[in-house]
This record gives sequence, structure tokens and C-alpha cells, in this order.
Amino acid sequence: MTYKTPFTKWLELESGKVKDPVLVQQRHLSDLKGLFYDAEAEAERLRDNPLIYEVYLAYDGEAQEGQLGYSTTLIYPGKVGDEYFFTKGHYHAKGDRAELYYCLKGEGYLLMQSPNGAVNAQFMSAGAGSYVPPYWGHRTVNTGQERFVFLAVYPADAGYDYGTIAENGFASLMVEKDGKAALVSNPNFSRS
Ligand code: M6P
Ligand code: ZN
Repeated sequence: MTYKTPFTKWLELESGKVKDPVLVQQRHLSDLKGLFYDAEAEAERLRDNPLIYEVYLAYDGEAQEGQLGYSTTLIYPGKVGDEYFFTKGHYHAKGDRAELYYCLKGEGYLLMQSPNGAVNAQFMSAGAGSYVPPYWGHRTVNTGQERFVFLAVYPADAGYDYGTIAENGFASLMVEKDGKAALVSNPNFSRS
């Protein structure tokens, strides 16, 4: 038996970055191609290909059962057409793994959908600790004017299934309507 050495990673609350991250992932619009419902608006914005969000990985270790992965995500403010910037969204490859999000800055929504067709949206602003139960697909959306930052903690062996969302889309969308964030059904959503 080997025992992992304890460690601390510092989260920069203002910027949303992790100091000395293990990995930084940057997602531009081109990495999310086909996910925004308004294809014309997406094609238009692809010309300047904005940076949509960044993930700072803090967990330094193997994707092993029993360990916890953690990372911060910062989603920049902005829209494609009237749809707010969001993360790709995923199910866990090991579907029975849950996840916890803790909001550090800004505001937005955690959108979730279960395999039997239920949808759920949790509002998050600094202090919100929002729970993603096993089997629910999850995506976060920045509906505010500043960056939306949260810490995510998840079983290190949860893994990612991006394929289901790439294929079917997400059931619900957050769009700006009369100057406010509104949850609407995705006209392009298909259930497999
Ligand atoms: C959170 C966690 C990460 C995830 C990231 C971005 O930090 O859930 O595991 O990678 O959000 O979400 P996505 O992988 O869907 O782009
Ligand atoms: Zn997850």
C-alpha cells in the first residue's frame, strides 16, 4: 500500500485560476462547434473565435478509484446570438459518479439532464454549493456580466462522456430574453 502525500493548491478567487496548475485547458468557440443552437450566429462568431472558458486542474494524481479530482472553471461573459457562453457539458464515463460545484465568483446556471428526460437548472452565485447526482449530464452557463468561476470536485475516476451531448445536444438552453436570462427547450435536441 502506498499513501498519497497530502497537498494544497491555492485558488485565486478574483481571477478564478489555480496557482501552479497541473493543466490548463482553454476552450474556444471552435472547440464547441455545433453546440450553440443558432448555427448562423455561431458561424458569424467563429470568425473571431472567442475564448469561452478555461479549466485549471488542481488535482495532481492518477484517475484512481477513491481519489478526488478538482479544478476551477472560469467562463467568460458573452453570447452566441442570444445564447449565453457555456461549457461543453458531459456525462461521466462512469455514470454512477457524482460531482460538487462551489461557486466562487460571478453568476450563472448549472444545467442538468437525467437519462430518463428530466431537466434541472440550479442558479449559482458566490457561495452556492450545487450537487450533480450520479447519471445526470451537466453543463454550466455564464448569465452574468463578469466571469463566472466555480470549483468542481469529483471522483478522480469519473471520466468524460462528451459524445452523447455532441450527438443529441442539451435539452435546455439559457438565452437572453427581454434583458434577462431565460431557460428554454432546445429546438435541436434529440433523445437517443
Ligand atoms: C468542471 C468539471 C471538469 C470539467 C469542466 C468543464 O471543472 O466538471 O471536470 O472538465 O468543468 O466542463 P466540460 O468538461 O464539460 O467542458
Ligand atoms: Zn462532471
